[in-house]
Amino acid sequence: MRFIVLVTGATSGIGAGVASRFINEGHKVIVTGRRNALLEQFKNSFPLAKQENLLISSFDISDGEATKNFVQSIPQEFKSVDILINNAGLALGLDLAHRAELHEWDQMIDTNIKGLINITNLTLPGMVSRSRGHIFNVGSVAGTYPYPGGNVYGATKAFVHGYTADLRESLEGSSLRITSVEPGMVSGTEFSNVRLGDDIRASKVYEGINALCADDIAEAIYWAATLPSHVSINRLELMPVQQAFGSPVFSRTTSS
Ligand code: NDP
Ligand code: 8X3
Repeated sequence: MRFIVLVTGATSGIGAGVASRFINEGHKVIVTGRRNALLEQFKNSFPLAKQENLLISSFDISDGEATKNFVQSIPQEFKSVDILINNAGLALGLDLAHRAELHEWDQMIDTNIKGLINITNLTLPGMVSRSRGHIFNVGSVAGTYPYPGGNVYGATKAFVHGYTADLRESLEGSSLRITSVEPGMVSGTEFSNVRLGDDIRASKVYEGINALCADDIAEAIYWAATLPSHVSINRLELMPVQQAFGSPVFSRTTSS
């Protein structure tokens, strides 16, 4: 079966890995992100025959109007999206809450939550009317296991988890599938560079850790997407073997 796949945030990292996997398997893929030059570069990295199955579109997913214009402008041969991979997202900062910047919290909410629900809202009616569709929402283990400095980033990913579950329940009776993808540390992406704004600090995040890579996430998503149509993978939580949940921390008072 050939799918039309829409991957948000495919200018780098997990999105590019997942998009590549579907393109290489012969599916039609739409890739998006803000940086058009990287989308062009991505497209040009494939042989000409595969490029015909690839549509690129650059826009800011936190801009509701731009997202609506994008969905309305999808050409006919790509319009019937079968698989939506809501991957675009970011973390900003690792400061403790009282030192964090409110505008960074806003940007994470606008992208990870509002951008994700906006494009879902625009794509879902078509899927329901065609009785065919699978939505993957890329959350994070940070949505389940909080860590210091995770604050609003973790909370946006907790939203993604809850939204995915509610969506699945609301679509009960339809043939659509909804999957929450919740990775731990994934290296080789721009995630930590964006979060820390410092490439050297970002590279240290993964020092000594055999972290997940974009292809690991692509493999998991491709597997869930190609299972027999009666099988729903509701939630995929993945971590590197070297990562764990973190045990409760106590701040003890000392008796003097
Ligand atoms: P990257 O920074 O490499 O990729 C993020 C992608 O999102 C880029 O393509 C970026 O494109 C896009 N994006 C960000 N903001 C916007 C926006 N406003 N409009 C459109 N596109 C946007 O990081 P990852 O590949 O690691 O992250 C992908 C997803 O995976 C994110 O949702 C992240 O939270 C999640 N995740 C990452 C983990 C990790 O350890 N790396 C672990 C768990 C989850 P552009 O900048 O061109 O707009
Ligand atoms: C990021 C996952 O484990 O690096 O979403 O915080 S982790």
